[in-house]
Amino acid sequence: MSNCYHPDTPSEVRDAKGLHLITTSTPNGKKVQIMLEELRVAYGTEFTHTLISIPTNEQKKDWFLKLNPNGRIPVLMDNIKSPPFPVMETSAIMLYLLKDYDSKDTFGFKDDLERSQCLQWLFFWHGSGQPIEGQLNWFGKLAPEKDEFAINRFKKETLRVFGVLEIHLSGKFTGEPRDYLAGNGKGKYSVADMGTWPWVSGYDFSGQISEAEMKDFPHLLKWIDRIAERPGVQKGISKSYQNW
Ligand SMILES: N[C@@H](CCC(=O)N[C@@H](CS)C(=O)NCC(=O)O)C(=O)O
Repeated sequence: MSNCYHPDTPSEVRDAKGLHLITTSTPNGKKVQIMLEELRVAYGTEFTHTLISIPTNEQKKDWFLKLNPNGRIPVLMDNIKSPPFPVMETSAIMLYLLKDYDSKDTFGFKDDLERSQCLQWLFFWHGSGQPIEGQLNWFGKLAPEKDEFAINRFKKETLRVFGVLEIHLSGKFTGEPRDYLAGNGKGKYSVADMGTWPWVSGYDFSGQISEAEMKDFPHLLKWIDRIAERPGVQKGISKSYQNW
């Protein structure tokens, strides 16, 4: 593969030693920020980061599109590889990090069936959660015009997806409540939780989902609080990743 850097690539990206995250603290940025901070806590993993300005569309410039033609953050650069290796799509980034940087499966699973559970919930959120809640955030908060039909459609579906997580965590059909999305018994904190938490914990961003409505999901609310307490999570959502 030819070198992925463009003449306009910022030097802090091109010259970074080792792992370098190109991000900003949106829900998708937070997923990987949290994972890297968790790896730092668990293994002392070293990495640096560059913040992208979404309002000025830095992520649509050629240097960025050369790393990720999708023009969206985050992107992980692995400058240890020769030539440097870019990774796009949050869940793919997390699985890349899991393979090379989580030798003890602290945030993944050795057992094949537990690993499958982890992938199921990681993919569930990536495919069925974030695109919907992302549309609710757009129509509910960011769009220049109010479109009630779209807001209602995406709000209803976001609440339905939260309900799926509530069924799973509450043990409604298994009789066994869970602490985390994947793993036997009560489960174990894993990339499935890291991938889902930044979105679900930010349910109020759109201004369309109230605290009263969230009371329908008591196990999900406890899961939000349980994960929020982790030092790696607090570091991953800290001001050092914000540029506004
Ligand atoms: N499917 C992508 C989604 C990434 C994404 O939507 N990123 C948003 C921030 S949360 C972004 O870059 N938005 C700016 C834009 O769309 O130009 C992933 O999981 O990595």
